[in-house]
Amino acid sequence: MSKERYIAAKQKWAEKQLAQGFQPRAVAATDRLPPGQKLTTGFPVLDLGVQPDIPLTEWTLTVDGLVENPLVFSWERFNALPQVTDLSDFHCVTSWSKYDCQWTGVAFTTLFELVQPKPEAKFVYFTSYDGYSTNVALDRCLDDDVLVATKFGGEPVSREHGGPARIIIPKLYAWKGAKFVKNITFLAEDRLGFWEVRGYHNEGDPWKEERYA
Ligand SMILES: Nc1nc2c(c(=O)[nH]1)N[C@H]1C(S)=C(S)[C@@H](COP(=O)(O)O)O[C@H]1N2
Ligand SMILES: [Mo]
Repeated sequence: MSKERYIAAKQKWAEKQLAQGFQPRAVAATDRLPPGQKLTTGFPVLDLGVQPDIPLTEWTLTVDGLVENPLVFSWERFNALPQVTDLSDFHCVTSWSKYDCQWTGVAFTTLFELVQPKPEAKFVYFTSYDGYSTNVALDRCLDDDVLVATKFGGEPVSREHGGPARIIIPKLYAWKGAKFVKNITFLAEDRLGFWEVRGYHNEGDPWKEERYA
């Protein structure tokens, strides 16, 4: 399937859910599984039909926008930052969840401290090497489980799962975590990302079933 058809199909799916009067479920969540989700043991791959090949020698991560100290990291410099490992659950809006994902990388808060966002910065806009983008409120990025992950289960994040580096925000649906991340920009005003302009919810909290806007 071509990239355009895939995107159109996924967008139509979101519109259909809305047209059918999709309502957040009041019950059916367990302590661990958000409402309307099913547990999977595999690890499905979701992308725009492109898995960019980024040689580590050419990889950079730019952190900019409303910050005192914008930074461009090379792979080497990025990996010299303090590393953390966190176990978290992964919830995709297409209704599968995966438990106990072990991610290793740099905590978002580490980058936050290094670039020193200005007080006006309230939103974060992520862009990726495949043209993807997504937006998240800054306060949602400051939990200690939000990572720029370079390892999954102790191994480098595979290309299909967003390597060299991807964002993990466990408390939001997984579309809020940019694979193949290239740029993290701090903004005063919100700017909608790829799926957010196509009908996905702006916040994307799985416990509130914030699937579609
Ligand atoms: N760059 C990029 N990041 C992305 C996507 C994408 O298409 N491109 N898809 C999102 C969606 S919809 C989901 S569910 C997760 C899927 O991650 P996975 O392929 O590792 O399961 O990545 C998110 N991040
Ligand atoms: Mo997704």
